[in-house]
Amino acid sequence: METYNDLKSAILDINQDLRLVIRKAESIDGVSHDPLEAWKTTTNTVHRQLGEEMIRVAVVGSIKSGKSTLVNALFGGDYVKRGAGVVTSIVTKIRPGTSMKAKLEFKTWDDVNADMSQALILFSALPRESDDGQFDINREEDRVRLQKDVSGLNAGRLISEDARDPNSVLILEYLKGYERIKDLVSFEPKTHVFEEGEFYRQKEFVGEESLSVYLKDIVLTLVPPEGFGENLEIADCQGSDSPNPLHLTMIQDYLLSAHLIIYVLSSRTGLRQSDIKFLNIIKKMGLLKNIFFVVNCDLSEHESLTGMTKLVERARDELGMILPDPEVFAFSALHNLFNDLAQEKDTLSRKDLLRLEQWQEEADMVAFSEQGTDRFMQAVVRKISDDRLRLLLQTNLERISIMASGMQDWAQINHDLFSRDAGEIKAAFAEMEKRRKTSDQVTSVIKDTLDGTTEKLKRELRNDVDRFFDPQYGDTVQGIIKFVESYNISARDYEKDLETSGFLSTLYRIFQNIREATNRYMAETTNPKLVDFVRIGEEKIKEIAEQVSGPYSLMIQDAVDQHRRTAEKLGIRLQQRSYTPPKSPEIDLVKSDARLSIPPLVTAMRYSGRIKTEAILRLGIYNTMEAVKKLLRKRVGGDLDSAIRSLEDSVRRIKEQLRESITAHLMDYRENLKYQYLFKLVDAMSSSLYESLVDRMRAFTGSASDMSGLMENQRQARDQIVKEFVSLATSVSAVLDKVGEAERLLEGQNSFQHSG
Ligand SMILES: Nc1nc2c(ncn2[C@@H]2O[C@H](COP(=O)(O)OP(=O)(O)O)[C@@H](O)[C@H]2O)c(=O)[nH]1
Ligand SMILES: [Mg+2]
Repeated sequence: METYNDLKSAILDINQDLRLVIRKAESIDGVSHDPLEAWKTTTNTVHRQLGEEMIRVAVVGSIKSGKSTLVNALFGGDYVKRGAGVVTSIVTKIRPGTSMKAKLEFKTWDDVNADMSQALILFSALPRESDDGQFDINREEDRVRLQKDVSGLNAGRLISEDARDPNSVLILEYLKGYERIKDLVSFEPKTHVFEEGEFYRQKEFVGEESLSVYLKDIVLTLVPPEGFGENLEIADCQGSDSPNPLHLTMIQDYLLSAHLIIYVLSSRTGLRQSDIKFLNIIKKMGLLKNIFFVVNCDLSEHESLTGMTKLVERARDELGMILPDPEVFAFSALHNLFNDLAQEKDTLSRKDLLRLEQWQEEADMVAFSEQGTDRFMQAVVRKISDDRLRLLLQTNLERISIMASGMQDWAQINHDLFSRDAGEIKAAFAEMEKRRKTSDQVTSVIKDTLDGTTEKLKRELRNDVDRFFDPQYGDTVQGIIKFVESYNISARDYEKDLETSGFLSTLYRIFQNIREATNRYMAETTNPKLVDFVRIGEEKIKEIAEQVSGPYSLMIQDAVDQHRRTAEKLGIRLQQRSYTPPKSPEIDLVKSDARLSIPPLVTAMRYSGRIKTEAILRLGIYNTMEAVKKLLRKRVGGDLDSAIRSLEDSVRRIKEQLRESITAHLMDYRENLKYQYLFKLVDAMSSSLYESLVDRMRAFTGSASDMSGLMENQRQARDQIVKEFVSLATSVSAVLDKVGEAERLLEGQNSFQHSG
């Protein structure tokens, strides 16, 4: 059932035909080209949307729940690295294509240095000999010194606690990978493509933390299973329970643009605390509408089918407490994958083959899993096809249809006018020009009131945003600040650290702890609220567009009717057609046409770049230098007390700094949200609505200004023009036939989707 691709290419063909017709029309000399530019723009938009616009599916869940296994099983091969690590946050995107390809985008040196500097705040303040303040990974001495410093820091650390500090892990991985990666990274964004035989080399990059830290983005192109079609992106996300809160935020950022979420649970563990937490975050973000759950069944884990189904039912019940009627599917992703791999010789290891054979013996479990798989595949294909038909095919075919009809009318008007005597033409033009002036008034009234509406809407949104981010009275900013302030750190707990690794290292560690906790708070509490807030703003924009489009549409319909009556009176034989009122613009398409997206949530968490290390240290270090020296020499209680007091002062300073930088940073985010997103979205929606209204009259709105010369044209020249319009009309009519055919196919596809 590759009908999506077929229909899409049919529509693209029609669009291409229209482009040729427009070019032909442009070559007709001495005729106003007014509507042609607008039509050309429309064909470009249609072309871009059908080419680039994606339905996005996010595969999420806890670490090791089987997300990558599921994605591999979908595409029938071991393409995505399974069991990948947790240091990096990379989201692997997969798009259907005709051959295998892996596109890796690397961070730039600036990205890397910025990343490391974030991890090095306070740490980099450790006293140094030659120092220009900035860490640069390309300087050998910087790398050597950092390696030494981090190792030293950890050596002290390992004695007291065995947890690895995520920031020093990140730094160490960067340092470790440097030599191998340095030729692939540059100051400009760089990509590397692995194709055909080299395809699997991408796994080296993903599988090894020291290389994957350098990656910014991975897109795999794979041959899809039947029914998947093009314009689809499936994202294998990192575990939502990653210890790094930034990873959670990156998943949130992806979810913002996703049309479907596939949530993977492992049957080994069922629904865990971390799942419930993450699902509640998704719920708060308002994204539970389009979610499928997969219980990834481990066929080795369960004694019998009954045991397994019991677990599935339990998961269903538990999910039911978070959302009503969850769509739950249960099957073994690994079994499906092994099955696929076993088809191809030698791709499955002996051990895995044995496992597969063992599973095959459990006939009832396998049958259960296969049924679950079928049900899942059908549901996924239906969901993405539905979305794609509605969003991409329907919308664009409608646009094309309006455009082609407009062209037909336009060709007819010109044809019929130029067929007359010069005197008659003049009179007809005058008559039409009068009508045009009246309808120009209508459109300018629409424009003005629409502008008024958008201004009012922007004011409202501005108030909403300002209130949401109010630093004193709003609970968004205050919530974070209160969290920071009440975050309890007792300097006493760090006594041991003070002794083993000294004052600065201890301070660094405390800072890292506060920052991680704050980031986590923001990811879990602030971001979902923010997303929900933005969503409400978008709803408002959509609603207003819907409200006004009705009355405006009536005004346009009236104007079109009058144009048609005028034409009729002048003896122009226009096709009868019913007026199709424009729908309110699809907000998703408007966003992508205008290249708008919510400012990434991760940017809201880069506040620590603003932290002034000296401000924190001024209080602590210089006062304590003496005390620490003594402490290191003597380790007497009195000195320890004074070091702890300094530490406490510094923690106070850290919190102050955090408060300042978070507030300043969120104020930036607030402005970005208004000016770079919401206001632009209002404008884009409004102009999209306006365009689709005016589209209905395009054929009648060409200016008559360059017609005046034509009236004096020789009979001969006019005959030529008439001939050209006859041929143009024939081409348009052929296009319109194709449009009708595509419309019928689409209609059929729609009813197939809903009966199937
Ligand atoms: N025993 C067993 N292992 C599985 C199953 N599904 C996946 N795995 C393995 O568990 C590990 C983690 O799976 P992966 O798909 O990478 O999890 P992710 O972290 O959610 O992407 C991999 O080594 C998989 O091969 C299963 O049903 N049973
Ligand atoms: Mg994975």
